[in-house]
Amino acid sequence: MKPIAAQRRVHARTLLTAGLVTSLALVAGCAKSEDDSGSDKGASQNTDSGQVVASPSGGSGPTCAIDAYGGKKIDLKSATVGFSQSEKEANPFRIAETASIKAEAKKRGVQLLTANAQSQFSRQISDVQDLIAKGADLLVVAPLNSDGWEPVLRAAAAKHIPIVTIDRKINATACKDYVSFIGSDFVEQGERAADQMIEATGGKGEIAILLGAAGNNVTTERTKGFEDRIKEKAPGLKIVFRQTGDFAREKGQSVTENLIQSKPGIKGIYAENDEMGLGAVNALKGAGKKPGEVKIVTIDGTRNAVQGIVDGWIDGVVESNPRFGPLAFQTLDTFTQGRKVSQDIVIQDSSYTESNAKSDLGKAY
Ligand code: GZL
Repeated sequence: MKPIAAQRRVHARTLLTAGLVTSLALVAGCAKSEDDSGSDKGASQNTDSGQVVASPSGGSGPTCAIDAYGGKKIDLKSATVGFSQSEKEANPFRIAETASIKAEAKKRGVQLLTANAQSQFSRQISDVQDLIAKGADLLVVAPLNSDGWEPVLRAAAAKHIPIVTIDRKINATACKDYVSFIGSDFVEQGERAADQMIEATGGKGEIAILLGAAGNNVTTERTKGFEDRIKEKAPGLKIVFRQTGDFAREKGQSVTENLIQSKPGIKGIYAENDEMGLGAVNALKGAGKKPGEVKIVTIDGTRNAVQGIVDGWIDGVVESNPRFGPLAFQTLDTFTQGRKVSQDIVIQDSSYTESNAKSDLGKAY
């Protein structure tokens, strides 16, 4: 494989386990800050360009290699990669995620087959089966749900097709049903959103949660991280309302319209993604509220949400970086050349508040 010219040294977040695995640091820009916390999570640091920079084999967690997973070495350049996207591309998170995968495949000259399940899980299962039938040698999957993957994983395993899951986790066995998971620490995202909510509300009052869609680890973990943090750091904040907005703007708006009818004194809203948060803003505008009357904290880091901070409607956005393309292909490349990769590659996300929303708006997606 062509050595990756190191454009700029990147301070990985994690301690590279020297000698255990060969680490291929993907350099896409200078990291914002060096964090030598020695976390055993995967290495990553968002760069000023917004690209996730990471080492597919950073971290001291469990690894996976071809001899354990099964299959043969593959030259990625002559392979066909199948990409299964989960949700329809109305959400900027999905648009940016798919664009990142397509851009990296093009950059590497890799044949890419794509499918979009339009937010229907049964369709995603058949999409992946179709990609295998069409000859995908490797798969990148952005799962809609965390459960129910056994049938298609069994088919892939029988053909020793390496699978990297990005974004959401599937409840299956790493280095057996799939090679690696690449994604964020969603519990940490919830904790950071709680910190922003505490800051915005002064730690007192009634708040609501617009839950993400059911059936995936992202919703579960963002909720757990947030609720545990609030309990620990701000007992004066009472969570009096929880309802799913299915990660969708329209539903976020309609749920918020009901919320402000039933809880007119609500002080804060934690939306588990930007689309629902923007729906909440629309509902507040429709009810004649002023910016800042109800404190809103969301997760993703889309341009419209960060602009919402600039406009005073949103108080904080925790990033969930969807630009997995370079890292996903780097991981596949490292693995198919016979090197070990981490089973869990956890990326680090940045965040936005009033202090950096205007200056960092360009990094939003
Ligand atoms: C998070 C991803 C979530 C986004 C939402 O990694 O799974 O799904 O936060 C999207 O915007 O619907």
